[in-house]
Amino acid sequence: MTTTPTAPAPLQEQFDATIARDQRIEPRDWMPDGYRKTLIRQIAQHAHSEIIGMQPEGEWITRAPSLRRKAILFAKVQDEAGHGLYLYSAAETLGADRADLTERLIEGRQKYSSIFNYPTPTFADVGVIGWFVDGAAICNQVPLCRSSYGPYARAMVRICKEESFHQRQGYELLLTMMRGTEAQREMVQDAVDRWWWPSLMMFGPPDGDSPNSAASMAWKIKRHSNDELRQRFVDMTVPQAEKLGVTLPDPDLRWNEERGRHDFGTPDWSELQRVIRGDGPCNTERVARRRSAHEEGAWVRQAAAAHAARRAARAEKEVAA
Ligand code: BYC
Repeated sequence: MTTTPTAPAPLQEQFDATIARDQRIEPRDWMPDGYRKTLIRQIAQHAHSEIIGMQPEGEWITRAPSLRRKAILFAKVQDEAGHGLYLYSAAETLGADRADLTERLIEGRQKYSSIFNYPTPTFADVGVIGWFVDGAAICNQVPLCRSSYGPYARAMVRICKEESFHQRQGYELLLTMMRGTEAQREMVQDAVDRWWWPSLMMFGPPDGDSPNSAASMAWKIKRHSNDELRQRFVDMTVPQAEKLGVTLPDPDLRWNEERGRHDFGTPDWSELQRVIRGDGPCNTERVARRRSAHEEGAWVRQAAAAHAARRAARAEKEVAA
């Protein structure tokens, strides 16, 4: 582990030893600036992804085909708001300010996951998001439950339990559609074709082009590389696709006996870069919607702050009396 020239040596040694022992760093502990910055960057991006991620599926709440599907979708989207909340709270333990993070998001100064910049034209998209996107999230996030920063790791435990439930609801929705009409089966296949490659891109650029991985892995924030987790996702998803009766849109996808894993094609990395830069199919509308929700919610935040101040003043008076 590198020691920054300005780091107080005993504190740096203590930090390094805690990481080496696989123990947790807590908010009260000294930590290198780079570690704090990396965590704020990743946790904030993750929180923004949960909140922006409410939009593509949320569009189907009013149009869900039955009351049961509407109730399920409502609950899922609400869970995502909760995930955002845990994650912003974890970022706040590092000294970040939630209002500032939101400003950075709506001004385009902070990123969120590329996957949420794709449209959801049919109800099958809701199922495929649950199956692929929540499935990818599980592959990526289960190892984050062992991340070295305590508040992040603990937030991930609860999030992963919910993601796992979300993935199953998506798969169950698709199983139901596949048992339906020919038109429904076609709708599922079309959604699979559109979401497969963007889902592989969720794991980030290939390891050779991932500038943050080396430090994040040395600090045990990330436990596996982007490519390792992408491979896990492919291996997990192929048998599920077979059971469902859909084809994954990759002519190079095949089992490699020697590696004991699947070989698969190369995603279009220029597309990932474009989407990250803000030039995906829905970037503009996603950020505009987030901005207007933030602006329209100003009075709620003001009212909540005034209420909290009044309660605090009352509690203080009671203590003094
Ligand atoms: N999209 O050096 P790299 C969910 C950026 S929400 C956009 O490999 P790192 C859900 C990356 O930030 C799940 N940007 O970075 C919600 C970096 O840029 P900066 C969201 C991406 O951090 C609702 C640059 O590219 N999950 O599950 O080591 C409904 C170079 O990359 C992307 C998380 O946030 C991308 N796909 O690794 C349903 C998981 N990929 O910051 C479901 C937590 C890369 O240097 N995050 N970039 O300017 C992580 O695990 C890691 O941050 C990543 C990237 C694996 C994503």
